[in-house]
Amino acid sequence: MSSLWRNLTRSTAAFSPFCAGAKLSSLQLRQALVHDRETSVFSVNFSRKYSEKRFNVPPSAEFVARVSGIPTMAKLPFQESTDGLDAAFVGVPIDTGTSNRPGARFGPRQMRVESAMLRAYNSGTRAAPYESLMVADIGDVNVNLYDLKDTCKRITEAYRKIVATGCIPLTMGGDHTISYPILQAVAEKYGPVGLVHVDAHADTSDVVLGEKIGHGTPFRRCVEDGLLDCKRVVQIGLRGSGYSADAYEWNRAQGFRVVQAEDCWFKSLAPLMAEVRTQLGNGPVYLSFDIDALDPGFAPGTGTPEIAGLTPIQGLEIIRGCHGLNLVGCDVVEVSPPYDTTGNTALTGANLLFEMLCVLPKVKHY
Ligand SMILES: [Mn+2]
Repeated sequence: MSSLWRNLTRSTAAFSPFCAGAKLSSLQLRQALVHDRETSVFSVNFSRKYSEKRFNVPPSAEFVARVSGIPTMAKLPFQESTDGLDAAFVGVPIDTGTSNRPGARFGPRQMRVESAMLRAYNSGTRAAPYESLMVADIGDVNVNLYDLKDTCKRITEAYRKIVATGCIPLTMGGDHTISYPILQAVAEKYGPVGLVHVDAHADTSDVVLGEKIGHGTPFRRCVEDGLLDCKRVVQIGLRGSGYSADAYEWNRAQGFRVVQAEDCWFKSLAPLMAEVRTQLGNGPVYLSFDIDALDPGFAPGTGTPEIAGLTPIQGLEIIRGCHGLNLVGCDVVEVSPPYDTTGNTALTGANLLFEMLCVLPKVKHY
């Protein structure tokens, strides 16, 4: 630690753009920051260092250039394990379960890049996730791009370790296949869970091209394995042409609440989410958000787009409507950067993950 910094810390309890009651003048603050930048290596965890806070905090772009550094999620510190973490961003870079356009293997990487826009507070909901939770980016599951079933085993093993201590995984997909092996680990820990599944598709096909494992089948497999509390499952945003007139018959027969996209058109989803909270109650809940739930006009970078989907505003209403639920894991899947010419799909995915972080249990709200 620099002598200038020691001198400054003697004269003040703490300072940072996030810290109320800072005693340093802004000139002194900038001098200290510039001094540190000139005399030490770049620090990803810049603002925690300067605020002496207990929790990791994304550095403010007022002091650290957005485009600098190794692109972790929200520019949070990277650590190799979940030690001490309440929640962890983790990537699962596969697209080998995809039925149409590939590219979701690049989703975690691109969401990390676009997440440089994410700040520490939620201005809309006044959530302050970094004031009560310890969060870091723990990197990616080491997937096998040549063997989807082996990848599923690797995912389950990795998530067993993540959830073992109660750490909540916030997953960057990857195609939707990954939710099945993730839920295997989650249900081992918590028992059958409720599910908020936001998607253009039901993802409950039985067999596709002779295969049981793929991005169209994860929730069928979850039901077969008893991983879901089926009376506490809601699917939102389903749409598009089907293989029969009632494409969601099987889902309703399991006890799922199916909210088709047509039932979402032209309206706020806040009232729906009030009902969902009642239905799902206090038990553990997993939130899975396929980016193709959103209209491809907003999120074109995805594997199997369907027209006339949800708006980003409705996406936020769904996630914010999960506040109060006992969320034990969340994912954003199917972001496919090669089809995302502006980066806005990945940017949207990164923001959805931030919104998920903001509704986790124990997050402080002002
Ligand atoms: Mn899906």
